[in-house]
Amino acid sequence: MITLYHFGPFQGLSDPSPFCLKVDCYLRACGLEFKTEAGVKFVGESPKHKLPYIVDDGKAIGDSNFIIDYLKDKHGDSLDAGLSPEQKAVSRAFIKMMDENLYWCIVQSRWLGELWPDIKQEFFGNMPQPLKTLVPAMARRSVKKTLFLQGLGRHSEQELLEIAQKDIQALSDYLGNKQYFLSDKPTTLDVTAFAFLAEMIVPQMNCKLNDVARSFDNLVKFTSRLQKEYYSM
Ligand SMILES: N[C@@H](CCC(=O)N[C@@H](CS)C(=O)NCC(=O)O)C(=O)O
Repeated sequence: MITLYHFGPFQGLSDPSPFCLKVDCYLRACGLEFKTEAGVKFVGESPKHKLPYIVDDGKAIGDSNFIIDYLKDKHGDSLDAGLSPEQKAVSRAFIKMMDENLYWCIVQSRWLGELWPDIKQEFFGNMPQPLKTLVPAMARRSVKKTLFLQGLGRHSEQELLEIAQKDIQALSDYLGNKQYFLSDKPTTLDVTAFAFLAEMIVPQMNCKLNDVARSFDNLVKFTSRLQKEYYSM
């Protein structure tokens, strides 16, 4: 049985991390049986010291894309096998745009921007004092440093919003009136887009970035369609 190690539920989603949500949704889309273990403590036990990771037959695999590659090799590529090389190229480009670019804009809005008061309460609100004051401040400092070193942290909030807006516009334009991005059934690109869009659209948290995502009618409908498909009991 596959075990998915992740952070835990967040605002109507199975996880606050788009990478964890991606793997959770991928497993559901493939119909693979899995159980979950939730907790920030698992970061330290993960092969990459980040979440998500999975354990399957005693083997631990970290990183959402390595996990998906592993699952494709071991359990069959039920989502992407029918895609042409051209479609696979588009899929890779969009996935990397979300993983490596849009992700950091979400991080900025949550940890350094408008959503910080909500996020602080959500992630650290139940801690006893003085941890409740010290831990979020330390975590926030570390995120700020990471964002700066990554590069996107050198841009202003407005510039980051413009960068994210262009990514989201590209997703909306490519999806158009279609049900799914590449095919008449979900592929890994749909699962990934769902994970990133849901993190901005579903939580009851308001900021300019979430407003941008929510302003694209086709992306809102797409997100709610996949949420119903894979998460309604
Ligand atoms: N490339 C990784 C990224 C995973 C990632 O960045 N996870 C973050 C949460 S969104 C994490 O575990 N952060 C904890 C830390 O850095 O200590 C993937 O695709 O899984």
